[in-house]
Amino acid sequence: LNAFKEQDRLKKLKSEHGKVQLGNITVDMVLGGMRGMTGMLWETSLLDPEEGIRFRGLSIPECQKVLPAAVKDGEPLPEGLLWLLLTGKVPTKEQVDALSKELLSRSTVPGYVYKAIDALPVTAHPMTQFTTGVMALQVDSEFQKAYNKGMPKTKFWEPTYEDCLNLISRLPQVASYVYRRIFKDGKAIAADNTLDYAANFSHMLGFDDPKMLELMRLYITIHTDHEGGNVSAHTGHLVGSALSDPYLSFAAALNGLAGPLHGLANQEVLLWIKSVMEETGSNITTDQLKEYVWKTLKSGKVVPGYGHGVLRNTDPRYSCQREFALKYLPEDPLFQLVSKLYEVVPPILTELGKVKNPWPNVDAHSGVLLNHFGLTEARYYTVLFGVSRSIGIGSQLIWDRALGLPLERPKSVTMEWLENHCKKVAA
Ligand code: NMX
Ligand code: MLT
Repeated sequence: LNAFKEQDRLKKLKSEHGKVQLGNITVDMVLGGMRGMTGMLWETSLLDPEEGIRFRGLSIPECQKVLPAAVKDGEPLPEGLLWLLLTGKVPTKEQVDALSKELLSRSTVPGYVYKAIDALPVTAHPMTQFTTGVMALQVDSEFQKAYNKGMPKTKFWEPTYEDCLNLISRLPQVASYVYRRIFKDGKAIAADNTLDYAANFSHMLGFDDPKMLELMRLYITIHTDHEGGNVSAHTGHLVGSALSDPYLSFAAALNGLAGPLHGLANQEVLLWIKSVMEETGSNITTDQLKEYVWKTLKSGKVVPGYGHGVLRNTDPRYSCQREFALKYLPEDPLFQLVSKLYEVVPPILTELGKVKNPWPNVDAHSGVLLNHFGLTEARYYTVLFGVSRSIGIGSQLIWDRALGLPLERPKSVTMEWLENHCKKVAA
């Protein structure tokens, strides 16, 4: 990491342009979940409302072209994306292979982590079990040890790097343990150390079909990062700003991811799609589908997988999963239903009049792909999202420490304050 160069860049920005305005804060923004309010630095990715995400300047199709793959013309290896997020540079295949090995060498999970998970009832939600595992991993935090010894601030990024790489490398073990515990009678599958990160994860879950391995590489790559303001990334960054170590920060992020308006939406989408099928049978007509969407809306629920806080167009993460489905499972009935929903839902959400983005997001598609290859347990899906997101949040946390970013502490006000302020402005 070229930390010195980036530290100089930040210093220059502050000293030369510190007082440049970035926009006006309105009452709507304060009351509306800070939408559109630029308020944090996030180096690893940037979201354009129309075009979607760019990881260090590269769109998803560009990443699919330039990042090394496991098979010819295959999906990118997530290790390559980790390298890109960390360094801003596209790695060679050799560099990616070295990183795969590095992650493997760090992947041993202490026994007490599994014991902590085992203390929970097997009926606990997979995200609860997963986050419990992450909290137990915290016992090993290098950052916490170094901080307690009085390490100087300029060196904080080093143990943060160790923690983040350890965390990323250990999560597939913890996540697959949770899956096998809940859904496969606790019969764990040992890692295969000849495999790359995503393939090994899929293997430990119990899925070895080469197409599923490719899906997992794509899945882990595209869910990593979505700039800084989304609930999980923002939470990780916020908690990390208190110098809580990466495990504490990431566990907090996971708790945000577990909300239905955020990462849990991938679970909700598949359950919803299956309930459509159950109610209407597999030969569903467009009119029946429209009726079902309206029924969902009229019962006060959202249509999961549609809409977004920033995006104003179809999510490119949806589009690349659709490409994958067209290539590998065009006949799958649930995929065909997802395609039909793409025609039916946006006009209805537009007709509703209040929805700012009627287009599908990443979660509208992921479940049907996993389901196709046998990972049918929707309640587990957000855990997969969580494993992937550690790569984005971890990369940025390392940079937070390398750049010496401060404690995050925005100002809040009361309704009375706002009313008085508005009166003064009007006078
Ligand atoms: N179905 C029904 N109503 C919706 C939807 C939807 N898919 N999307 C937005 N709305 C409603 C929203 O609830 C709000 O209603 P009200 O004023 O009565 O509270 C109104 O439209 C305006 O909301 P927006 O400004 O368009 O959206 P916002 O930025 O507040 O929220 C989401 C963004 C993503 C929370 C929202 O679109 C949603 O609830 N979508 C469904 C859940 C989902 O797919 N979440 C996953 C997002 C991606 N991820 O992985 O995190
Ligand atoms: C994400 O990937 O974090 C979601 O699309 C939500 C967001 O960006 O706000």
